[in-house]
Amino acid sequence: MWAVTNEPLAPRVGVVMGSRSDFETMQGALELLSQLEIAYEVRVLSAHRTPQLLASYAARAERLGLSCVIAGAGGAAHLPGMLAAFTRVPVLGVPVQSRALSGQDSLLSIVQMPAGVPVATFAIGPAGAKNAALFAAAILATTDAGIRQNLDAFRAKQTQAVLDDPFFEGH
Ligand code: RP5
Repeated sequence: MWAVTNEPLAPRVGVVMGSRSDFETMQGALELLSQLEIAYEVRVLSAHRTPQLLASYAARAERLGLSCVIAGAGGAAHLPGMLAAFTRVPVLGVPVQSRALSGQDSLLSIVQMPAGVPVATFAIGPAGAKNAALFAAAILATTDAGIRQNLDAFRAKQTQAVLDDPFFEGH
């Protein structure tokens, strides 16, 4: 078994993380993908601890025709960059907040790719995981009308929540 999927449909997005300890951060991405009705698969994959598995996952991502892979990692976060080295499937990197350096190490490891092999890099922690999922949705929305509709509805709801906030009434 390669991965946990959120539905029986073929996955459109891959979500990988360097350790089980990253799950809490990456959960926000999984929840948003589900909310937007995007089939995904998820698994732990480490550049350091399972390098061979990383290479075969990259081949799998191409074989399945995934639109992108969201890769979360912390510390010396090589996972997104190494994955991008093995595949042309777009990699969306999420820097997980590390204990020692609060995720500054993760951010710089992921964002500072030398020219030639890009990784799209998001904010440190849960905000980055959520935005990576929304970015994946935006990629899919360019060709999938259903996802476009779901993403538009998500954004409209978000806008309305700000406008309806009773805190600002009377100010
Ligand atoms: C990285 O090391 C993982 O992405 C994780 O953020 C960090 C710590 O991993 P654990 O020691 O908690 O397994 O590879």
